[in-house]
Amino acid sequence: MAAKEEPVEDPVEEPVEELDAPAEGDALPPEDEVALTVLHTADWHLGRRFPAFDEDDARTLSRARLEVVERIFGVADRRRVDAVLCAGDLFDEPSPDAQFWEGLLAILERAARPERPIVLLPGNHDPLIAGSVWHPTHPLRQRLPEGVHVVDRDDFELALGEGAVLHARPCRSKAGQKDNALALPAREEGDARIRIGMVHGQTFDVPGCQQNFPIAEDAAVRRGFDYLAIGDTHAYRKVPPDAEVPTVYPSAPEATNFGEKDTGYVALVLFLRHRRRAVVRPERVARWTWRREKVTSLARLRELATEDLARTVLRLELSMPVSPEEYGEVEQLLAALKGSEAAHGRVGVLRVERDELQLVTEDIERYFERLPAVLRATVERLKAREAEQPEQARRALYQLYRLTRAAGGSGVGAAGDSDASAEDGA
Ligand SMILES: [Mn+2]
Repeated sequence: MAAKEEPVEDPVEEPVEELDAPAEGDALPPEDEVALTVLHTADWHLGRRFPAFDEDDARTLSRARLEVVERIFGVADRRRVDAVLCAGDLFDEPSPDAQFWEGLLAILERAARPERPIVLLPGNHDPLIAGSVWHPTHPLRQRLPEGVHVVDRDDFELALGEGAVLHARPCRSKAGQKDNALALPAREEGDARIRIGMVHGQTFDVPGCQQNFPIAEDAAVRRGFDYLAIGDTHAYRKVPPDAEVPTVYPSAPEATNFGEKDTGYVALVLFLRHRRRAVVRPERVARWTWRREKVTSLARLRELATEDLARTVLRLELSMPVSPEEYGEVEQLLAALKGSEAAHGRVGVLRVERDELQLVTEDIERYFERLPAVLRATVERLKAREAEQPEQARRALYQLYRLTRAAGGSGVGAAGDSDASAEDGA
């Protein structure tokens, strides 16, 4: 799904429903009851750029996408899964920069085992087209280690041990109207194997979206699958929640934008020996929590500055009127949150929006009473300009206020300014 920046009402992360969770906490069914375990992931969006952020932060967020893939294979090892299914949009575009596919290759070289297949599916962001990273002629393809499979045929089929089979079908363009799930083969009579399907597209319950690569809600049942692994939507969900056969979006393992809910998971899928229906468990892999916070008081900003935000990507919207003194404190708090050349900030990644931070300039003249006439005239001009360019005019007024205070030039409002120079700089 296109990750457009959309306004979001509720920045609070909602807990993911523990689907089919066993009664006892985190415990999974005993290993001897499990016939097959699969790790299902999607929507890595490797190579995604974050131009709305500062350069360093943008780099941190791009790197985070490869780092989480490393952790995903850590889960695969720990849970001793039999296969890793990656359901599309693994790259943000069909022809990413070499550093991104080389980064993935390095991870796959460490993770690949011939006996544990890793299956990579082209999605609508990274379709299987000539020149793309998934095309058989691409250098990534030539260098993939044994055990890593790319779904590069419409009739892709892979046996997962003796008792299970995977059928998958790639996206071959950025947009399409074909239902790739219904295009998968149906269960043949007498075939008692566990059958898993994998496609990338949109189920019909995605609200407000024009269907791109639609997936019929009952496709898994109609084609005789026991599990349908899908990708596209960045939220963890099972569609529909009470489906006879689980059809699951495992979510983007790291969010790609503010406002995406229930991101940061992979799906662990267990097929039990004595139960037809697969058990599906979300497992958290994300490092980052994306959060939007609108601050309307200085007290709230002070509070925020005490929180542990080291793993938060914070979009901080300042929306409040502040006096010149308070404006100074806001600057200090922002510096502590954001960090500097010398020190890390309290927030992992911070984006500040201060359009609605208003310096109250009504009686700002009183701070400049003792200034020479030429500077007082500057103040007047800036105040006059406030109507057209409020943000710039107010910042300039604040800078002037700060300079005169630091220079001890103001007789008013300097109380508590202990570090002000004694020199008469005005
Ligand atoms: Mn997609």
